[in-house]
Amino acid sequence: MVSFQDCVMKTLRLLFADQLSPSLTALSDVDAAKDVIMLCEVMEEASYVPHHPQKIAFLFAAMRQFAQELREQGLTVHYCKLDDQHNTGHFTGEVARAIATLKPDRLIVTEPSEYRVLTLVQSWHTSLHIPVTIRPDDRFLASHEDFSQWAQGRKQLRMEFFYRDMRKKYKILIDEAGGPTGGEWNYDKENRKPLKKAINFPPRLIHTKTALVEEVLSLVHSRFSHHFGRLDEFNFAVSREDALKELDHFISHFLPFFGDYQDAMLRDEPYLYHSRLSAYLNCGLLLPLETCLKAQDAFQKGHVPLNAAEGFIRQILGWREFIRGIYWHHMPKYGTLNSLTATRPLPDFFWSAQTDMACLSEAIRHTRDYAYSHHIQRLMVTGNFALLAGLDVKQVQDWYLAVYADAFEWVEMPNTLGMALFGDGGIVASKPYAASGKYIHRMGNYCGSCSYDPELTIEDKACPFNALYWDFLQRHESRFRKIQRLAYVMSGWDRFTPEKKAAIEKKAKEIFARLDANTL
Ligand code: FAD
Ligand code: DLZ
Ligand code: SF4
Repeated sequence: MVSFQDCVMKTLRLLFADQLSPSLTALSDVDAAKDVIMLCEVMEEASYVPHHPQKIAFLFAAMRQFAQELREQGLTVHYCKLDDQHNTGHFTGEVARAIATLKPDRLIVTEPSEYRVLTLVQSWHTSLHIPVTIRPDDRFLASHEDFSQWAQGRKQLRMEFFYRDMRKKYKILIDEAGGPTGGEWNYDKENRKPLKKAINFPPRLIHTKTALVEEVLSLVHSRFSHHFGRLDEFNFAVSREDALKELDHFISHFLPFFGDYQDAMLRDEPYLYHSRLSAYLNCGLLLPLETCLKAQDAFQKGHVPLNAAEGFIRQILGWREFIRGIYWHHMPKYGTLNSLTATRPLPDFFWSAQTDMACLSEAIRHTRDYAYSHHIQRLMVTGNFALLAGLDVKQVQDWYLAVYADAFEWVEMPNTLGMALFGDGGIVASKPYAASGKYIHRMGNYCGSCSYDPELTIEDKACPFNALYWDFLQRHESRFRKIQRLAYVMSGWDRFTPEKKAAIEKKAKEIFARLDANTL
């Protein structure tokens, strides 16, 4: 109910770069006659980690585009550009400036997606002397309360059980008897086909650069060229209309094969059958529910097989929501965890792609060129290497947060620290996603062009992943022996002779020395 007070109050409504949704709670009762909507580009957010230039350009362009669309609807928007003469460079300074100029009675925000920014917003009531209302972010499909209730009393939080409840709650791929469509909840086993040879993928959409986009690209070029990443490959949708075109294009041309090849890797192919929708979902141009419903619809109309629709929906309704739930359930302590005491400095090649390891070089080059790499590259190539080599968890997280257009702490941190690095000690994953070079060899064709051999472990040309893999298991032996799901791989280590074990340890030492000298 709207109170008398609401009717006379002038409200400032602050939107963050990842809140570009017309349905945002902070906008639900906007009064065009009195209220002002505010967005700000600030240096602190663009540089507290060296974000990829394409990520900065994408967010700034999408923010400007969204502001323009709000104005076209007759709303008043206070937009602070990065190069405005009086831009203070940080959120608090920009909100203080807006309060001084616009003299609002109160500030309304939708809950920021990151803990760090929420803490900041919570301080404004006192530091900026203004009443601040923080509304829930109902674009996510599980609220904090939903997740806490689900988590309550469970010894372990596992995505699979959370996902089943979400399917039931939203009645997605549920049959008339209330069970999963097709009889199984999860077709993961049908998501593991490798790709070995180049194939003709359908073309991706090309987004014509508007004057607005060109202006942002020029700004980013002049201010952020020193950050890792190419800007000239920029091809992001920056409006909801174009993001919806990306969604429809994916559903028509790529989703049919998404299920089969979800775990595959192929040289010179950054996207394969992946949707590349994460950046749009995370900044609000697309909504998770509409995305899942479109995939379900495509299945129901017979356009895509069940393993594809289910596999895709699982990523969004399952993994994405689960990951967010874990973040808020465990923050702020989550960010301090480092269960495997991983402290080795991040090697230079993460910023240059200059390494003889073809798989890493390829994944890092895609990252540099597109501010994107697909899940298996993130998890089983760069992430797996960081895990096996014991790279510093904070440095690795900062890298992932900086280099991907879809990276915001709420989703990056549990994926990196939890899923890839096992740094949360098993909160996200029941066992480390550790794999030798043989896995990378099996799932794609990177090894064919590598100077190393995935079949060798201790020889000169041996794939570094192999000795690192065994050395990793041995380094953490006492912990891993307690994990039932690792019993099989630990028995592999047990079968080696003492001589072989010593040779692997020696080889791993040699690899670490080369890593530290940046010659790997
Ligand atoms: P698709 O493969 O097409 O998947 C469809 C959608 O499902 C994605 O767009 C995404 O919204 C969602 N999704 C899939 N997997 C996950 C997951 N594990 N967690 C959350 N959502 C998921 N995703 C991010 O959005 N931001 C990140 O910063 C991020 N960092 C990651 C770091 C590491 C180490 C790892 C292993 C994964 C990370 N992911 C992150 C998850 C996943 O890799 C990306 O969502 C995916 O690669 C994005 O590409 P896509 O849109 O083509 O995804
Ligand atoms: C990542 C980012 C960047 C690069 N720039 C801005 C910005 O200028 N303005 C803004 O509102 N948000 C930006 N963001 C996103 C924030 O760092 C942060 O992730 C969100 O505010 C969510 O908490
Ligand atoms: Fe990567 Fe090893 Fe294969 Fe080379 S041989 S591409 S390092 S897995």
